[in-house]
Amino acid sequence: MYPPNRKDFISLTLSDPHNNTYNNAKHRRQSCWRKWKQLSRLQRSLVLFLLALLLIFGLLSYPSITEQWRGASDREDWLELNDRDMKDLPPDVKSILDQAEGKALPPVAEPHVLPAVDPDAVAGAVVEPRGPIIPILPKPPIKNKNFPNKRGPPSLHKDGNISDTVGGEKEVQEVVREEEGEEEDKEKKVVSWRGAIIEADQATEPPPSASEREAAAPPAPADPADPADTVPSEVPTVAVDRLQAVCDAFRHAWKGYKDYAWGHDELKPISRSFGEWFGLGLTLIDSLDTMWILGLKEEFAEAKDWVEKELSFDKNVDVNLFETTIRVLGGLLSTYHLTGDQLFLDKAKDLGSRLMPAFKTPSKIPFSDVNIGKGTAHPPRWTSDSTLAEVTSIQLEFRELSRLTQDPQYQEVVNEVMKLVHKLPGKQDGLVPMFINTNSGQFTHKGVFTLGARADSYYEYLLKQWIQGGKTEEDLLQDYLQAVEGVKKHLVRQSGPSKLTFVGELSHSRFNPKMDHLVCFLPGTLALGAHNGLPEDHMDLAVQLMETCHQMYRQMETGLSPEIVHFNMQASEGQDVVVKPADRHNLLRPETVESLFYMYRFTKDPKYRDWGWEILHSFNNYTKVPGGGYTSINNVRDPVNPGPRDKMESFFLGETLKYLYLLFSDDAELLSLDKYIFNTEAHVLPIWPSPPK
Ligand code: DMJ
Repeated sequence: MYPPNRKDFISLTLSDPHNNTYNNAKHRRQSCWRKWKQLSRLQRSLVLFLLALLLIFGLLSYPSITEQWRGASDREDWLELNDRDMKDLPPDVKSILDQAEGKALPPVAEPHVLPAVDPDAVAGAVVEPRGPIIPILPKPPIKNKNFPNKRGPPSLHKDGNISDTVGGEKEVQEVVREEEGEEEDKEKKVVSWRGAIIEADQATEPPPSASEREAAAPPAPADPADPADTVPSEVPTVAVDRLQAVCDAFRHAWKGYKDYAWGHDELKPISRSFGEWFGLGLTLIDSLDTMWILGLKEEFAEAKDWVEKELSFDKNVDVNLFETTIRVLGGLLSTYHLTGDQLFLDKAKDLGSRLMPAFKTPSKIPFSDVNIGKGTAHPPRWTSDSTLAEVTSIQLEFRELSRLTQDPQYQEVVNEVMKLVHKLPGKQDGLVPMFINTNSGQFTHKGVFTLGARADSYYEYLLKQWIQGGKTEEDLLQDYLQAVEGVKKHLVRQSGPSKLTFVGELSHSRFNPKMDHLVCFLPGTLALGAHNGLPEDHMDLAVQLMETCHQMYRQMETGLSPEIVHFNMQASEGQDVVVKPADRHNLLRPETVESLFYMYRFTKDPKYRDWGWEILHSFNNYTKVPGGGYTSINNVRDPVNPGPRDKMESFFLGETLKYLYLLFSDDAELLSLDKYIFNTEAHVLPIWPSPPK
């Protein structure tokens, strides 16, 4: 036998004779070749045949291997693009890329995964960290006659959302198959969000019978205004389902609060616990008048009992003046008006007097925080500024407290704030900056104007104080009218593709097409002004803005609006509404349904009710927590994984559900807008009777 004439073989023989290192690989190759040569012809043929078979098998499986490869490398390209080029892309495109990839979720604690079958086990569930994001295409939406443009409810799996089930393709396919098999079942089930499927008959408490409803109707209030106005009159059949749906939603929310957060500020419905802000039972007090209006007699009685026996303001706690005024003082005054029960006025008086130290500042512009036990007040730690909306949106409540107690001190301090702001330089055509200094009494951070956070309710309270006081305070009216002109001139624009009218922001003469969901209070306020004799074009603007707020819900995959949107002003086609990754959350806010309520009351156009009905439906689909409560969510663009935040804000019960109920009620005399004004937390205060002439 001769060694084959191959270079490597030759090189072996020519290797450095002084190098004694043993070359194992080469030696093995050499001995293999020798062994091959020693085989018989038959043996060689057999080996070659087996090799050929292996080759054919390998070639047959080639497409699926390359497919997997291609998938992986596509994903790598995608990730590389994000990492490498994101900084060079226009912000809106970045946002779209982020959404497609689903990577830039807001940095919040991850929710618990709820097994639907054993709710008790949930209480002990632990927080599960999010796994790597695996792109999974959701199934085509289930067609829904009522909501043709919406996608279906979240793709659900009993053990949690599939995008969190990072178990490889096989596992995902199994989940999808299981879901397909369950398609029919879904019809019979009420779907909440990820990991949660509730049997329809468990989803809501059974509707009360007619006699139960009658029994639940609250007794006629001994009201200083007109008692008849506060008692829901008979509900026509056509509206019954929607009103009942609101009552069901309220009961579900209340059940969570009662079971896991009773007497505390806020329910954390996922962890079945509570959060404390001021330790004043915020949700309970915010809900009192809603329960009264909805006719939930038993729930109201239990809550009243807590107010009577447990609620004490004699505690060493710092509270925010604005939040405590609109939610607690407003809630107590409103409940007093509806029920005529002295308990609520006594509590309101006690709280009002404890809030007064906030006004002891050099400028008479109140501090943001008060210790209601110690009687001390201070600004936030980092500044001596107060937020403009906060110091100018406590007036309705303090003024009413003075009227009821015949003690002028409350009215005097808040009127003083309005007088100061009225004559302050630094406004731009009636638009006000967002901060005011408690020492100097001057605006700070001038040149930035918004109708959103930190300024919103200033405009709302200009109009509402004017109405509350019987339309006699001319400065308030002038400030309001001037501000609306300022809004039209500087902040109202239209989007490129669909010409949606929106309210943006101004920062040192630079327009920013950003609109907070908070701004959606504006259509309602403009409509209320027009109803009270202000220019008709206010109503035209209200109609246009209402459409835009509706689109902020409708264009989202969950049917729920994000916290902030940006409008596309350049392109003539494409999306009108752009949502940045950090702005995709929804906190169960009320502003849009609030405005829908006003718009329906003044126009009777049924589309406003339908829009509100869609919103309630979306809240039920994506924010309802099995076992009780509703939660804020992280991502309104992801119906598969909306990302519960584990918090039910008190205003969901105080405002959102109340406005939905009033929107669906056919009884226009139920809290007539000619007799009542709603504070910025939806608490009801009477319009003052005109003084005798
Ligand atoms: C409420 O507390 C009030 O409506 C306030 O004026 C704005 N923020 C919340 C609701 O979004």
